[in-house]
Amino acid sequence: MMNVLITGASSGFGEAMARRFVKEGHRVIAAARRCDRLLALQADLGPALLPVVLDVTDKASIKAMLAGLPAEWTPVDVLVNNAGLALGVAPAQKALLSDWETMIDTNVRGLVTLTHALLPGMVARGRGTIVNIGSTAGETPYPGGNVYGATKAFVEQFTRNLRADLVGAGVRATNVAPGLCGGTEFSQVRLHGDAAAAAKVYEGTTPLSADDIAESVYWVASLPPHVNVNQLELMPVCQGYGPFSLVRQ
Ligand code: NDP
Ligand code: 8X3
Repeated sequence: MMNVLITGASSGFGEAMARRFVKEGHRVIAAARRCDRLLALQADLGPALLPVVLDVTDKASIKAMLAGLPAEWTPVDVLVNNAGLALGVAPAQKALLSDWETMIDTNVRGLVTLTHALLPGMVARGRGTIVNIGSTAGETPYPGGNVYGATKAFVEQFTRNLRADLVGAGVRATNVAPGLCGGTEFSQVRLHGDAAAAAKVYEGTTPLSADDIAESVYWVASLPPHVNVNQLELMPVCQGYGPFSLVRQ
């Protein structure tokens, strides 16, 4: 039985992962800002889920949450850094600086702060797993991806550098990088609440689902302890890579 801390567990991938780990007999600390969502999830999943209200951009909130964990929910064996978001699809020259700052604070600062807090304990115990949720956008640029893709490139390289530092420590680190994935609030958040435009993103496609991601993360975390998946990139079959763009005069 593992204690699994999942950030962004109030929706999408995080919620699906919480359901998956609890179903497999593990204890899940479900963290997010929306308390009502977490309480509803707890009502559904029962005492194996501990809801904790957390804003990952708030260092004090992270410290207080970790310090307040009941003894039986520690140590944290698996940290899934999933909380994250994209904001906007405008080209860089038209993007809002506030959107860029929120993405960096959440996808980068929040992820490293939680990792920094939990890593020493994992190393001291000689075991632990950190799964970071990156994106295909971390490797493949696209118009409007500007800072979102850059934050996910950070997640990918930070994960690889964790691997470099953790060799021999018994602690694993994985970057799970999904492509187009529907059924979450991702596009609605990115498009500032425009539900119709968000639905259009997935029109005519069979995207990945949150359950597909939960399955992958569960697999990574439940492999024998000597196996480290460094990087796992997933796409729906209907998605692929495109050519370079070229402007002809
Ligand atoms: P959702 O919007 O459905 O879920 C995002 C989760 O992050 C929510 O639970 C939200 O909870 C939480 N969150 C956001 N900001 C904060 C914060 N400051 N503190 C704590 N929690 C926060 O999106 P997805 O499930 O689709 O996305 C999950 C992750 O997967 C993200 O990192 C995203 O970038 C990545 N991803 C998504 C893809 C997709 O196509 N859907 C593809 C590739 C990667 P709350 O608002 O309650 O705090
Ligand atoms: C989410 C996938 O293609 O919208 O990270 O950037 S994409």
